[in-house]
Amino acid sequence: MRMKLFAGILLVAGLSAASTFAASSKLVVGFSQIGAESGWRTAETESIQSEAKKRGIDLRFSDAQQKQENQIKALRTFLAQRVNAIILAPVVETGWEPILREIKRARIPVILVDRGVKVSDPSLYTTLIASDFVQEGRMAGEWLAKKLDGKGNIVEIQGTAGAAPANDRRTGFAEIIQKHPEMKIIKSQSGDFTRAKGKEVMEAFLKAEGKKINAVYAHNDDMALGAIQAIQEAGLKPGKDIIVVSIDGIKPAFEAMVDGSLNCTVECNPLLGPAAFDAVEAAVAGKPVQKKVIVHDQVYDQATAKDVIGQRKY
Ligand code: GYE
Repeated sequence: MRMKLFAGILLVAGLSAASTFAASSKLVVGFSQIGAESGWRTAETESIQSEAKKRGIDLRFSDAQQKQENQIKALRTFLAQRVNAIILAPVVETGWEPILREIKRARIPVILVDRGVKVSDPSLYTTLIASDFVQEGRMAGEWLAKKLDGKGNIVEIQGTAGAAPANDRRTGFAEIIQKHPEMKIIKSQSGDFTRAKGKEVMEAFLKAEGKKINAVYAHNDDMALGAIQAIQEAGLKPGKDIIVVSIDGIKPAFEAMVDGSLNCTVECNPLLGPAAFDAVEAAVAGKPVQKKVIVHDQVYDQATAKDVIGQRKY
């Protein structure tokens, strides 16, 4: 009886040692994603998941439904699981210091993708791989100033309150508009980066300002597409009666430019998987990693949309 029990314990111990070995021979990476609020976000998720598969990485994926508290919970789980590295797309810029400090104490590298954080100690993360959102806002502003000849009333549909791309895209755009005394941002409100809220916000703007509105600046394509629907339902022509400019460059935005309802989009590349795992692998191997990797963007409008739509990857 005793012998049998002993053998059983040995067997269980042997099995768990084997499974631990199998698990540790693969790199384990936790990915805390914001949610699935936009076409851009879905493309980013796919890029990271498919790159993990390609490299034989065990990816633990967590969708936070746009809530920071859910992201912090996911990070705690990754910490408890002793993952080899963490990829974090932080929904907002502030509030990360305590959890990042815990992760640093456990010596787990953190790769930030697409959005940045505000922390007093930059060693709390390994690297940030993202676009320059201030520059994107400037590019949208410059395109619009040219289109409107430096005159007109603009309404702005902002991204998620407190998110890096919302803060920075507002700043960059405002910087350009301020240079044109006859251009004004008459309304500004958050549409949380979603199509449904973008539509709602535009409906409210149209109710309040009606025909005074010459242009819409949306912080992403999804909100612009929602706004386009609201403009159509109000009996106006988006792209003509009201100029629409946004950011991201997702396929549906190119389709809208081809059909004339969207005027311009500033590309923001979501295909961050390869760069993210290059950073993960370097950090885990103890190799130096660049603190910031800037993804380069460009402007597309109706003049170029038709020629490039076939080559769009997201
Ligand atoms: O522009 C928007 C998404 O963080 C850069 O988040 C990203 C932004 C992107 O929801 O569509």
